[in-house]
Amino acid sequence: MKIHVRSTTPFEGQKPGTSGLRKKVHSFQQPRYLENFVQSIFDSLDNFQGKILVVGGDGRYYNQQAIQIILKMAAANGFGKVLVGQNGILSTPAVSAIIRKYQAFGGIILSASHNPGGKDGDFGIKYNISNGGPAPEKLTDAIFAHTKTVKEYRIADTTDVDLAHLGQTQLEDMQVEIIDSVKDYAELMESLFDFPLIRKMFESGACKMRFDAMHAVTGPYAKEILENRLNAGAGTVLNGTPLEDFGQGHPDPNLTYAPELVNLLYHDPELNFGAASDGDGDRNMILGQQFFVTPSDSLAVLAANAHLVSGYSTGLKGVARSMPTSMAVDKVAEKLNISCYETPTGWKFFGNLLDAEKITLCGEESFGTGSNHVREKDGLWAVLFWLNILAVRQLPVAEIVREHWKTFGRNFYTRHDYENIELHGANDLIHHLRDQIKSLPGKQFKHYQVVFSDDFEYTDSIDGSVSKAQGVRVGFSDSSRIVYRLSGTGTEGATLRVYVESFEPDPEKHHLDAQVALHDLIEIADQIAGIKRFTKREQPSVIT
Ligand code: VG1
Ligand code: CO
Repeated sequence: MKIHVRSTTPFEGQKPGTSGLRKKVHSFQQPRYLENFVQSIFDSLDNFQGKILVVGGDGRYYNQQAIQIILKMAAANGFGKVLVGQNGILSTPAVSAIIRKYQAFGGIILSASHNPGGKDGDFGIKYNISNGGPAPEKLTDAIFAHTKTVKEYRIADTTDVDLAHLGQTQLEDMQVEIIDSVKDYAELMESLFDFPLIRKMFESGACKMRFDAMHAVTGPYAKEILENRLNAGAGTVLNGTPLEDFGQGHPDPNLTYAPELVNLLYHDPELNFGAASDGDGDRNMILGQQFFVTPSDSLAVLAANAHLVSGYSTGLKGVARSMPTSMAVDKVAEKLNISCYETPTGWKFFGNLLDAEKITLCGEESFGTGSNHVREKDGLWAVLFWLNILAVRQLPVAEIVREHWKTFGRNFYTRHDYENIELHGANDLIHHLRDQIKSLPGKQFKHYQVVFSDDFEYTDSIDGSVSKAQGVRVGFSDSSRIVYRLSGTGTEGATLRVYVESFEPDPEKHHLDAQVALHDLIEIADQIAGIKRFTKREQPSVIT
């Protein structure tokens, strides 16, 4: 095999964020940019010679070009075999499932998740380890350190691989197998949920649903699982063909960016279930008829109903949520008498807890829910979990959630995002908050008294690693909370996220709109942090 060892010089800023390295497509198209990062990944790993690597992406612009480069570099660096999704397509949870099933050494996912795609959009790359989950911080730190000193990269001088046809080819000494993007994942789903029961619910007409794939990666998965295997009906899947620019949309399943689906569920009386997923298939939004389920509530409802679902009927070992996620699931854990862990934002922090079998379900407020079946959050899995619950309980989504609130109380919750604000202002706001951490406790704001304030620090109970500065928290005497943090997934300026939560035990008040119920706390959030002053914005750009 002809291997070139090419010299290179480092690029600034190749620091993986909350979920991999995300930059503009233009950045990734610079000669040596992707190569530097991929070589830095390989140089940070040990003993992968002859082993299996999984490669795939969400189909966004530059996906296939990047895969060709990675294949040639994997061959030159000594991998034994690479499994690639057909046409380069693999959802993030599918990569996780495939790594686990074929005991691969690891995987590379090409995706910037919910960030817009296309020539002028975003691109991203992420490395997953042999448990199928995102590389832990220790590894991403090592990769970043390598990018600062990388001097050369290895690449095989060979032709491109045909990604369109299933089957095996040889790339010099390395085998490349183009695999069906959907099959392994669909089989895994079928092993967890009661497909015959869900199919019966669709065939009887008891459930009519729409799934919005947002022109992103879940289209083929949803068509195969919902339309073919579960007979939910042709036309169930909307925007089901992955496009390089996601139809110029923003593939983020929330009330702002999935208006077509929201409109259908609020105005078409025939539909009683709606769902959507993001660019790479790991997020989910759940809608009932004229009803939106917040992701935090969704996690709590799944935990409370898991005993009804075959794959989880033996009970949950424990649950976990990211720190800013509402404490609704904590209440369920308390009742089930199982542990509830609180981790920093980002799926990588759940990996150790799942591997050590401390938890079965976990989730984030950012439309991410998952379980021990893979090591990523999983959009379609959450949809199927809901469908399974609906098929067993035969109640509307809204009723299931309202009943849940009655039993456990309601955690009113909202997240306000100030997207693409000036970096300076954002950093100043966080400094301003950190300066107040010591003086806030004891202070009174309207009828809320501060009882604690800190910058969240997490110690992993399995490997002892410590993650500092994960978000500023302000807690009040009635257990209400405000959390502030800066996003680690954006590619322009900064994004401030403000998370507001309060607990309401009184069922008479559960019907309130979250923005109304949290009105005072939202004002207090601005008062404490000076949001308007530092961001120069009167209002958030996205409210979820
Ligand atoms: C966001 C979410 C976080 C999620 C991450 C990756 O990160 O808040 O909960 O894990 O995106 O999700 P940040 O740093 O921007 O707040 V995905 O679907 O974009 O891979
Ligand atoms: Co995603």
